[in-house]
Amino acid sequence: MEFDLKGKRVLVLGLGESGISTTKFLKEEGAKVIVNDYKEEEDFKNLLDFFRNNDILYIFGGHPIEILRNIDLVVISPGIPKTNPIYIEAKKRDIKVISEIELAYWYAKVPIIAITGTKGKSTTTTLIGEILKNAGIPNIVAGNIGLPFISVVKDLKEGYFVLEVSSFQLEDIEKFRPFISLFINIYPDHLDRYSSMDEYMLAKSRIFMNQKEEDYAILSYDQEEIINLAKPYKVKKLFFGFKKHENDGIFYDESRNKVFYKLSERYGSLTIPKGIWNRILISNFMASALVGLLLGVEERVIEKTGEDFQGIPFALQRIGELNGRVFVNDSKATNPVSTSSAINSINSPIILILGGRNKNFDFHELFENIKKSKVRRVVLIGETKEIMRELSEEYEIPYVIADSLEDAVRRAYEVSEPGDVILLSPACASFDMFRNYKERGKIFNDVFERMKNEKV
Ligand code: UMA
Repeated sequence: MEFDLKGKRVLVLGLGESGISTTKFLKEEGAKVIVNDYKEEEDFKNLLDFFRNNDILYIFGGHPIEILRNIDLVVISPGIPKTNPIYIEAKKRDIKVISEIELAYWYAKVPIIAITGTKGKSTTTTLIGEILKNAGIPNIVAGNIGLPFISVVKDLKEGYFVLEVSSFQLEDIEKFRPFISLFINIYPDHLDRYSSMDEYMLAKSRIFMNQKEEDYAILSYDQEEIINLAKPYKVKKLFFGFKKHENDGIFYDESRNKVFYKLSERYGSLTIPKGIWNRILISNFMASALVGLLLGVEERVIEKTGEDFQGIPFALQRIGELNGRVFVNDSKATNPVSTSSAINSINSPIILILGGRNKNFDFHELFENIKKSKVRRVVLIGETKEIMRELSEEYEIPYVIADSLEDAVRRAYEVSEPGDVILLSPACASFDMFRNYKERGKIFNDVFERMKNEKV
């Protein structure tokens, strides 16, 4: 442990999921906790009793600089940008500012496997957790995936923590040191937070910052940027990718639908299992398999895990088949890049359900990609219907307009043929028609179930 929290005055900035878990943890460790969020007190009604009963000072409705007085440590939420004046001032006053994963790291009793990248982090994290579980290796999956690391850090005395980590969380680490880090890919994202792609990549590369020679970094061989980012660090490097290579690591051989690996003097291959049905998953599977192989998991356990893998809800998840059409739910795709990567990863003709609330994107590039892809037809829903209709005409992509998601799924089915994939990957936020992407995804699944029962 780096810091005796007993009696220390700790300021928790941001009271989302990670801030609340951090507050509870700090209290149990005997710290004097002050919590602060820019939202108003009424947004935290259900927590006020807990604060009062535990002698936690709370300040809401802004981030007044005065609250930094006599503070020994600040734990900042990932969602608070580093341009926030309170962050700048804390740094100026030389107050230690850390993220929740750093705090949790101080208390972790087992090694950490940490996964970062732009896309497929949650899937890779989940797959690694499943591989370890099936091999009988104790582990807890946590982090950016939705379960704050700090909330489970005391629950594991042997095995591994498998953590999804975001660039936001990595910005404020100091000692956080994974035994195995994975940097699975990098694409433009969060450019509202970072001034450039370089800045975003540098934040992510902090995952290697404290790794030592006896640790491992698993890196995408398909993206040179990632190889370059890891170069300055002396951690042992393993590579995975679609490109064949001679390094320690793994690569995919499409002609045999197998992956081949080499780890020092150990060689072998794995057959791509049925559950790993698209290129994104193959990439995630390669990275996850390497973790398993490194930790001595048998090949057949890794293959079996892939065989049974159900995907994660609403992220390019294959939900079932109806009269030869495969239904795929990618409701989580709320931007054009995600939708482009979804359609590029599928190797069958696609009927694509598209549209919703535009988060200020220009869709030209998406439609260019659709034109070049296996998409046979688009079915348009939501507020973007009109602009997407114009784009469909401009790029000469056959389209159908639908009134609701249910209507869209039924129309997609009507124009489909056996062998097609019916894909919901909207490239837009859901708020024009739904509470969130989860509700949108659930409705897609419900309509599929209804159609199955109706025996269409
Ligand atoms: N807030 C302020 N001041 C600000 C900005 C925000 O007080 O200037 C407050 C908000 O009012 C809110 C709190 O801070 O009450 C929000 O905290 P947060 O946005 O950091 O979110 P948490 O609920 O703590 O969830 C975080 C991660 N969120 C983000 O990184 C934005 C969750 O990842 C993660 O699952 C959780 O911790 C547990 O570790 C979500 C995410 O979207 C899924 N991550 C991004 C991504 O994957 O792209 C990085």
